[in-house]
Amino acid sequence: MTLRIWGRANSINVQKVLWACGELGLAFERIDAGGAFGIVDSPEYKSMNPNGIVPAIDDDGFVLWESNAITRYLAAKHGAGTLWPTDLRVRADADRWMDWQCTEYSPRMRLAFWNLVRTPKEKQDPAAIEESRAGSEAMTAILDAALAGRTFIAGDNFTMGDIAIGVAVHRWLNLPLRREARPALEAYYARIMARPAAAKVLSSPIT
Ligand SMILES: N[C@@H](CCC(=O)N[C@@H](CS)C(=O)NCC(=O)O)C(=O)O
Repeated sequence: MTLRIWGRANSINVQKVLWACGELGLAFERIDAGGAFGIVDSPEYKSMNPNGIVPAIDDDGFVLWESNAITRYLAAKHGAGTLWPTDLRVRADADRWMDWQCTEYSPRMRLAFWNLVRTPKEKQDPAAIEESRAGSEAMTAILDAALAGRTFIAGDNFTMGDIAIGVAVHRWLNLPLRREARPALEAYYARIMARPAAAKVLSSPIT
């Protein structure tokens, strides 16, 4: 066993790495870390990931953090032609949506998630939830339009881009809040969740 993954399984960013491993058929060892598991503030962990967050991997001595970078690395190493598109433009398309998930989509969803899922009702901030909901809805409209007429986010085939987008869509569609109907997005979600590797990682309620 040469691939080790640090991170609690309910983290959206750890889920990307686990899902990628599932798609690629990779064996790995996962060490629970972050949240109630701690570990991330230890000097040992910080020497590996100075940010003190999850995920991080050690692949036969090569340490890497940042979930999308890890997903790209595993895809490039083991998934050329599948998760890692060999066509430059298809790969750039997948790459673009991964960056968009990380910099535009998930940040807008964060406060709704934290308030509705991780904060007791009496301490929730309704204004923050609404601002986050509205911002996420606007981003979801962009994604829904992009998915209309596409099977997967970068075209006809499932790629690494669908992993980053997929975990975010999973979170959005499972938040207990009001959402616009998004037919293309909902059909896409059903397609990706039909994949055994996705179902395995995303089957539990969001926590
Ligand atoms: N940009 C980083 C963000 C990682 C991140 O925010 N991780 C969260 C969990 S999703 C974390 O470690 N939180 C602290 C903790 O769990 O203790 C990535 O994509 O890997």
